[in-house]
Amino acid sequence: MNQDDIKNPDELPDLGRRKFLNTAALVGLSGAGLSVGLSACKKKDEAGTAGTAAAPAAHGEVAEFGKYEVPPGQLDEYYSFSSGGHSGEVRIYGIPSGRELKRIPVFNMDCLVGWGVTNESKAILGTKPNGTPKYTTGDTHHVHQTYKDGTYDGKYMFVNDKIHSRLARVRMDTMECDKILELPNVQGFHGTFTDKRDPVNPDINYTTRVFCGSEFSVPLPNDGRDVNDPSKYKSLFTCVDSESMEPRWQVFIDGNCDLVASSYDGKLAATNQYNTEMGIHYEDMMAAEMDACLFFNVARIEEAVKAGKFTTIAGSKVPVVDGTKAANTDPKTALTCYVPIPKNPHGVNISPDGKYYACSGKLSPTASVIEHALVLKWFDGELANPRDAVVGEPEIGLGPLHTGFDNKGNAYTTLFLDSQIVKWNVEAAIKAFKGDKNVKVVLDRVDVHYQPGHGFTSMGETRESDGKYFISDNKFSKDRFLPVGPLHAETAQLIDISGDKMKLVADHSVYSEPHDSIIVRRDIIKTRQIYNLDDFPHAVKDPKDSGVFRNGKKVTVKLISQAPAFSLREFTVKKGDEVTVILTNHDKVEDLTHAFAVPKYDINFIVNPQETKSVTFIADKPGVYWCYCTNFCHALHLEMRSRMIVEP
Ligand code: RUQ
Ligand code: CUA
Ligand code: CA
Repeated sequence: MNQDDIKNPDELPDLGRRKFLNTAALVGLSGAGLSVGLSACKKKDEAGTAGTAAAPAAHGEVAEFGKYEVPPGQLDEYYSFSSGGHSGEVRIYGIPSGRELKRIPVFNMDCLVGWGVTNESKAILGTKPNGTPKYTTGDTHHVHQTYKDGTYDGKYMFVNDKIHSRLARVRMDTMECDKILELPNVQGFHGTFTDKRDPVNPDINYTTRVFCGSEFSVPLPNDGRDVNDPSKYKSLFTCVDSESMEPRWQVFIDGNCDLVASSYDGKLAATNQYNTEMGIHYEDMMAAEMDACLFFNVARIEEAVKAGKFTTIAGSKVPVVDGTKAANTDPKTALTCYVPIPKNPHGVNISPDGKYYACSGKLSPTASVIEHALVLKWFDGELANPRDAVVGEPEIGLGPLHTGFDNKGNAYTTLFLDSQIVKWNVEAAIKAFKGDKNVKVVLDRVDVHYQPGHGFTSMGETRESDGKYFISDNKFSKDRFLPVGPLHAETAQLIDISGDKMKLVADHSVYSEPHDSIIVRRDIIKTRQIYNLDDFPHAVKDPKDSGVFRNGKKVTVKLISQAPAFSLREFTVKKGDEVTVILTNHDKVEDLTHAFAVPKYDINFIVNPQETKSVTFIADKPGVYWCYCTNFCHALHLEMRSRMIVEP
């Protein structure tokens, strides 16, 4: 494509902004001592476009915009489940409309739902001795769902918290978090992926494990000793049981994990790593030309654990095996395989046919294609050098990060520094690597706005990848939306990938940060609209069971909500009582949610149809407190109150 192909003149002023961001990003990096890595990056444009580092052209077709609209009253084709970065939550969008459908509180406090307020949510979050949640901050990075037969089964979704190294599980039927595990012995839990089947038992063709890579190495034990001794710093990779949410095993490794991937045959888990140097100072982390994509032989690790060949770390019972490079030089017994990849690589994604992993170079302008079968061959002792598992390494652009795949053998990689998505063909990359000079590897480029992190295709992380849409979750959006102050709306840009050329279809604004998402066909997701009273052991099943029940200083207030009233018009407790309010919503009508707020006591939570929730607080302020319904439910919503009297 050349300049004449740019049909929309509004795109032209864009060039200056792209250039600015590029230059600024490059200056920032080279200022950090990275010029060595980047000067090796020649920008080559195999697609034959005019783009050069000095004067980048705007790339991309102009779409017929009406085609992607979802008219009022109609439903989207896909869900997109998205981690919300350091908001600590998960979001759900409709695709292609980009409508935000729901926010699921996970690691954050949520005022609307009462997450972090109710006893039930606190039990999931974990509490301090004083009853408040143990942590109130979170940093969600990656979302993945459970699989059956290589595609989503609609059962669970998992999301990580990098700050406190927690893994959360969300039930897909209610779209609520039901379990959280804090991983032992690690910091900076970054990449996560569900497994797709068992490596040994053919009957287990569904998810039973969640793999978790940690990014930061810390001295173990981490109690203030050895802070200046790099040899005492350890990194660990963790496997969690997806049903019990207990850790199964951990592996000592070299390097800092970024993303995690799992193979379709269940045999391997993978993580791309930077800082295989194991530096604890910034400059040391970029010293080596090669880092690695690290593969775990799941069956061998589990055999070793079974055979008792493991250690434990003080304060944790989780079996730990040794996956460091030095301990795994004999392929026949190795638990891990380090495939060398340039340089501080970022992202690892498996192709839907299960054959290849794409691992991007980040500080190298390349994506490395690693063949799954060849990694297995290395473990069988039939491949001399792990690097020989790399079968392609095309130069695709500056700052390559994450890759999505379509159903036609093409890969779509985000280029952080170039602010582009590049479409390249995997088989062509393999041919070019073998020396074929005539093959066209890079097929297309499209500008995104700006600095994309994750990019992903519709159903692209399953066997059912359908090649319809790609979303670019961008880190910067300057100039794309109405200004809203220093914190900008971010962009998740929708790209139609069904044709030869990519078409930018929509800028969806996203509340910071659109980190990573998956696009799931809507027929896979089956939700419940109404709870069952029996789901809650402490439900107030009969309105007649309402009342105030005293046991010394502990008082239980049981009530129900049924539009437009609470079963107790008032209730009385005494100053100093520990009050537990149990509220069951008896409404059975879909969408008829009530809520319960207590002024000055900092309480507010919702109850969905047929749901029960509870809160506990000390009645330390005498007086009258109008407890009221905060969720607009009825013409008499304002009248829906109960008077709490706290006697002095
Ligand atoms: S992986 S933005 Cu660290 Cu989410 Cu790349
Ligand atoms: Cu019930 Cu408002
Ligand atoms: Ca490095």
